[in-house]
Amino acid sequence: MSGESDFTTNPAVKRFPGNPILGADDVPYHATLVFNAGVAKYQRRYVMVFRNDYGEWGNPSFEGTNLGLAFSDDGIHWDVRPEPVWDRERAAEEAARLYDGRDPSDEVIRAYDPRLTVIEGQVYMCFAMDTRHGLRGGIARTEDFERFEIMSLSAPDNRNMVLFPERIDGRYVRLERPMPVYSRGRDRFDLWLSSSPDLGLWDTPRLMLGVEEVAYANDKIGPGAPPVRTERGWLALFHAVDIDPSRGKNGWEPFWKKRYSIGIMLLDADDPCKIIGRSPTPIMVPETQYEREDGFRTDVLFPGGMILEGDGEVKIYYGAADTVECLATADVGDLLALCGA
Ligand code: BMA
Repeated sequence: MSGESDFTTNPAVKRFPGNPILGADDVPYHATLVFNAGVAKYQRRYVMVFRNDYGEWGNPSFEGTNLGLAFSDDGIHWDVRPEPVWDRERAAEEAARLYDGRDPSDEVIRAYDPRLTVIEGQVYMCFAMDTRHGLRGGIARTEDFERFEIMSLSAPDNRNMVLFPERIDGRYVRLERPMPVYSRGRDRFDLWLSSSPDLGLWDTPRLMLGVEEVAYANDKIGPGAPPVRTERGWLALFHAVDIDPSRGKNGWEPFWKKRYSIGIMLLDADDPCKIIGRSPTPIMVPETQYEREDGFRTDVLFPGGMILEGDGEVKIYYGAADTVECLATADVGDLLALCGA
């Protein structure tokens, strides 16, 4: 894989012309990078929980990370709440119960990359949590978007979790991306699936898709937005990362060379570990100025939300260049066709 034009965004997917739909300027508190949001439809509104890394523009050492909240009537224009809803302190407070008396206030470094799923009318948020003893994937539930009660935290290192919006065979199901750095010598992360009777206890994970199976990834793959049900099965996005040293460095970091594209697959409705179709090429690759040029880690698309509308339109929400939040749309029939269905 080399150069810049090896893959292009599939013509079935249209970027919203007004992208980005949310950036630091839309946020009424200290915000620098506003991206990797979770988005869901809840009580007739769209709700977004977004990641905000705040600091000084152009400086890759940030002051902190918090999560912000926004609502929308159309999924495009957002009303951002006046204060962040979660930060390191609140995440540590909520995590205390899961640390057996150990004080987690020093343990939790940051919580980020929220993913929202509504299951049986209840909102859940998966998130990543950096701790002094590894990266953990968490699941929290919220009634009001003010308090997020943590129900489980994975063993390190595992993150990028997303929940399916329904129980399958009575069990909650999630996609996840463990990070086996020692056994594989370098980043070679894959996509796994596990299930739970109660969102607290998780069973033996099943390997779903290996990075070597994805033609446009040579570094890692992992979950994207929570999957959506279609009449053919679960439609699921994933992120796919390739490193091509010939592209050179990008972004503000001295060594950043990764490119994040978006893949799509169709999963069996009853056994979602079974991939019944997958597009051989990515559906989106970084192409526009706000994806390739402007920002912290350029050449990054990270899908965090997917909504299937009643008329068949699919809204795909993605973080671009780890700097802004964007929207793309497609017809569900076209996406299924890309998966061979
Ligand atoms: C990952 C996470 C994501 C981010 C991606 C690209 O390790 O930090 O939140 O979008 O890197 O920088």
